[in-house]
Amino acid sequence: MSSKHPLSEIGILFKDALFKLINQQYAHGSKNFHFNITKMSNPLKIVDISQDDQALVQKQLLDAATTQGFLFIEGHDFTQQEVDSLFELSNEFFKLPHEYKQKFPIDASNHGYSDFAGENLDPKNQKKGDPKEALNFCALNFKTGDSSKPIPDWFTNDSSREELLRGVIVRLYKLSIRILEILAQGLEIEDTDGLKGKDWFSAKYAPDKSSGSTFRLLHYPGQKSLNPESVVRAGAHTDYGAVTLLFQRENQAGLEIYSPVSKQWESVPFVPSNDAGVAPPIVVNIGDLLSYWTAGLLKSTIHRVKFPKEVQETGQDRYSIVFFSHPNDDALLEPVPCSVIRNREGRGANNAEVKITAREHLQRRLAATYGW
Ligand SMILES: O=C(O)CCC(=O)C(=O)O
Repeated sequence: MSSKHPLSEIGILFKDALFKLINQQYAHGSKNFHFNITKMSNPLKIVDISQDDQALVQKQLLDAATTQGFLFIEGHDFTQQEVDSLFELSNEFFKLPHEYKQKFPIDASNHGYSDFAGENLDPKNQKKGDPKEALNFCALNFKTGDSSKPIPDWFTNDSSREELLRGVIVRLYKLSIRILEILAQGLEIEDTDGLKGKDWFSAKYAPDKSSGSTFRLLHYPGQKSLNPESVVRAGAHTDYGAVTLLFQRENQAGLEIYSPVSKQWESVPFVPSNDAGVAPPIVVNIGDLLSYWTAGLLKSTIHRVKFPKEVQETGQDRYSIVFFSHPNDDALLEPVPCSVIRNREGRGANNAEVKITAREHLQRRLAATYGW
């Protein structure tokens, strides 16, 4: 029996509700809350990409991309129900027998099931692979949302599962292109060879040409079911593509960035939606390709997943759903034509003697991660 006075329970409930409210207001940038809340503070900007003032959206997105390299976006068109269904799908898949999942092992193109300890995102600092499992969908056609490689028949045997996946994959691709167009406008990319500056990135994103884009379901078991001394769920790394979009769940914290601003590790909290029917703001981060292309102006920020204290206590699993958006394999990583990047001498694509393609870049990164 609890020794707590019933009123203290109410006090805790009230405090939690207050924290939640404050966090919502604070996270959504309300000017009414000036006090510093360490427990729930959000170091990242939240940008509503559906605002009427698109010049402001371009400025806000570019500011976030050139400082933290991470932000939240709202004004996307994902519903709460869709995201709930996706997480349910992921949850059910990872519950399937291990032997079944192992029938679809990850291959050299990064497609398939990555088993526990199969991926080491920080090979310099971690001897063992990450205590997580993942399912990657690669070789994607964004006209249909299909992969040209075999995917577990558990998805294809049920048309509702398959439809959900395909629809989400196509829309995440489109959302990543929208973000790239906003960034292109913010950077004021010049028109070249009949190509509008706004389309400079998206022209390298033909939906039915091969690319390294990957849709990924991730499952990190709670620490209580693992070696209790393991502290890192996904080693520190940067992402290999252009932009990454990520869904996470409430009470499954752990994502952290090494902030280029504060030069310390900071948590990326779950930010609730302002509207019950709409999915929460999506985490967006800049990847290596976009940083390289922009001569380091846009930040590809180091991040990792840890076991925060509250999650150690509850033993809570973490599920996340990620879309790594890459340009077509043959896209040349040449400097972006705009004055702000032209002036950044000796960095990234401005410094390269030999231009490499997006595919060559990805192969180098994957070889280091998986030890191929
Ligand atoms: O699960 C997460 O929150 C992070 C995933 C991630 O960083 C990755 O898979 O590269």
